Amino acid sequence: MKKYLPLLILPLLLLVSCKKAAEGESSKTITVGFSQIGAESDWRKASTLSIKEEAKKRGIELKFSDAQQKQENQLKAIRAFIAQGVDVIALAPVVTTGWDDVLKEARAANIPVILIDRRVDVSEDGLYACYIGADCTEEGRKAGRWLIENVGKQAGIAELVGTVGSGPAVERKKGFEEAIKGEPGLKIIKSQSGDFTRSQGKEVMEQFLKSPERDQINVLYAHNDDMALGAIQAIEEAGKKPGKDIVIISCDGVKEIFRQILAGKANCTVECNPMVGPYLFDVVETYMRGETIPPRVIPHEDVFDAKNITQEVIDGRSY
Ligand code: GYE
Repeated sequence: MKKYLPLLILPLLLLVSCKKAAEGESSKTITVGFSQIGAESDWRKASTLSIKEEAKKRGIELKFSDAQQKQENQLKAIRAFIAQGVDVIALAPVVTTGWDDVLKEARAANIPVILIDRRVDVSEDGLYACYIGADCTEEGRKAGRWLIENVGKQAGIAELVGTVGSGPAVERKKGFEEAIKGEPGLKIIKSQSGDFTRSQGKEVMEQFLKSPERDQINVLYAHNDDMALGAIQAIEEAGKKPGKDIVIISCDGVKEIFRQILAGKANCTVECNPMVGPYLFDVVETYMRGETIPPRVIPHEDVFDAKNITQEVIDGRSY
């Protein structure tokens, strides 16, 4: 029995560390420090807005910091939040590694960290309290399955990868490769990062279309809609028809890609839900009430293509 004791105690410690003694603090304004990645995509802007609006609605004080896609800025922001003694820290981590030290500092200060939208790789359990975000590997699989079902078993694929070292870039690649691995006729012939931005998506697609393999490319898989939108421009400028000569599959589900799908210039988007404000502050308020918070929250997501996109659907979406 003795050798199992540490295994039994560890989960208990984790649960205890994620709970707060709420007595006597119910009337105090809750303060949350939020380190956001940047404003690199329409998805990101929607996520920022969702969090700001929800904090306002609930009367929660939000200290917002934009890291401009740089981890060093996020580390500084988290340390500042710790120094200010916020109740909770929310972090959308730009990359997966390099967080151990700062998360240990937050834990030593008894401030729980809630991860939003991207995961981290850490050396021990209990360094963050909860992770709210999509299953990006499954998003990659959905994109791969859509390709097989709608395009077939023969294609030359160009891949626009997200930010190097970020969770969604690694996972969307992995899931997609997993889904197509049984189909030897589906080949990824080009793969490069466009850093999740429209401008770099365009630039990298231009290079793909000048490469010796250019005539073999008939599918583009972009890890986000913004890079796909940049690529659409590059494809048109190269004299080809996006959505027809090159089938376009991406992830996120922002309004602009919906419009392009409706216009026949893009083909499929795998939704990734950026409206995380309500999920985040539900968890924050649960913690502040002294209740146990869930370790993982996965928002609901769909797949969209010409079969289910209408102008009404576009008008009904908030991002
Ligand atoms: O797909 C992309 C953004 O982390 C899931 O980051 C998020 C990704 C999203 O910039 O557009």
